[in-house]
Amino acid sequence: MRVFASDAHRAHFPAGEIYNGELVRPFECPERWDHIDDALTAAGMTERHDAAAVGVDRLAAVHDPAFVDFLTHAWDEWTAQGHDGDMIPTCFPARRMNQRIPADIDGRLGYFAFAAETSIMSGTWSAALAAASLANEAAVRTIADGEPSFALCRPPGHHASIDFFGGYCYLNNAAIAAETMLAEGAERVAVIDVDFHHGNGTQDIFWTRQDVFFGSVHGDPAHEFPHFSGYADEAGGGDGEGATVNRPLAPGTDASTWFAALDDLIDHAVGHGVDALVVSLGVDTYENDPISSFRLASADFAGIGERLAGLDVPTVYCMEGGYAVAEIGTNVVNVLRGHVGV
Ligand code: OKP
Ligand code: ZN
Repeated sequence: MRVFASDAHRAHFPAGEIYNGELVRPFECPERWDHIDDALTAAGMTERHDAAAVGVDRLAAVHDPAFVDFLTHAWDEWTAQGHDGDMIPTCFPARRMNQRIPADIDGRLGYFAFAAETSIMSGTWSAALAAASLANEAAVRTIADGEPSFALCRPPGHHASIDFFGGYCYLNNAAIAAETMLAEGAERVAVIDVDFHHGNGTQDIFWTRQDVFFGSVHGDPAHEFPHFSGYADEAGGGDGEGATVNRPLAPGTDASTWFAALDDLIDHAVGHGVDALVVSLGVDTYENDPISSFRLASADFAGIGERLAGLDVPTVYCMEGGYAVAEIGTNVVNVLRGHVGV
């Protein structure tokens, strides 16, 4: 397993997250990365590959240029207004409101966001761009030589869509990896999302496409974030009909039920004839995760890698969620070890 990682993530550490009516220290924090880095090293995965900045053409394959432009300049516009706290979106274009992009930075912040727990600070853009760059580079290398890669992306990406951020995500790293695999010669890519939360951004980006299969197993949106995406009847639209498969599961779901759903997603991906795989790897399905409710034990995580390796196609893992910080490294390494069979 080849590991792509960069210290650039450290520039992103918003002061607070709105959670249950309070401003708390964000669950998505830099120590998550450190614990994964340490566990990889302890497991003998000591090499780290960095990445050149991903080109705007690669970003444009996934994101609206106006959204990328907003993220690039948001902090400078904010500070130019004399604000010095982090940017927290608080006003959104709801049903039947005017969808025109406002001139005001506070208005544009809400326009390009779908949730309020996700702040933008001085280093957010550089960290998000670095994470996307790791995913892109991992995709290039894995298509070139077939060796599986792990991109230690932080911030994560699967909630970010064509033109909105939220759920701790700004750029959709996994979607960028999938597009790069196609650009480098893959013909049909599967994105399998095992994070506890539905990958609404990835689903949205590939909704009308047959060349990218999207399968996700996650907490039922009737009960869990992102609340408005991830029901079982969401199966793709237009030319993409049937190439999206959702398996929402009840809060409290145990490992055997969860793995049956994963096996089902893998069967669909095989049936779709995919020749490359991107995994949105969240380990917030862990039994002691502070914001999630599934019940996988640390040892269970190896079974994720074992099963996904069974697809037997070039594979890129992109880091998504996982908030039990002390155990996140063990859980991630167990997945990766399961994949390579050690
Ligand atoms: C990002 B990733 C639960 C609040 C949820 C946002 C969670 C974002 C998860 N009551 N807050 O998919 O791990
Ligand atoms: Zn998650």
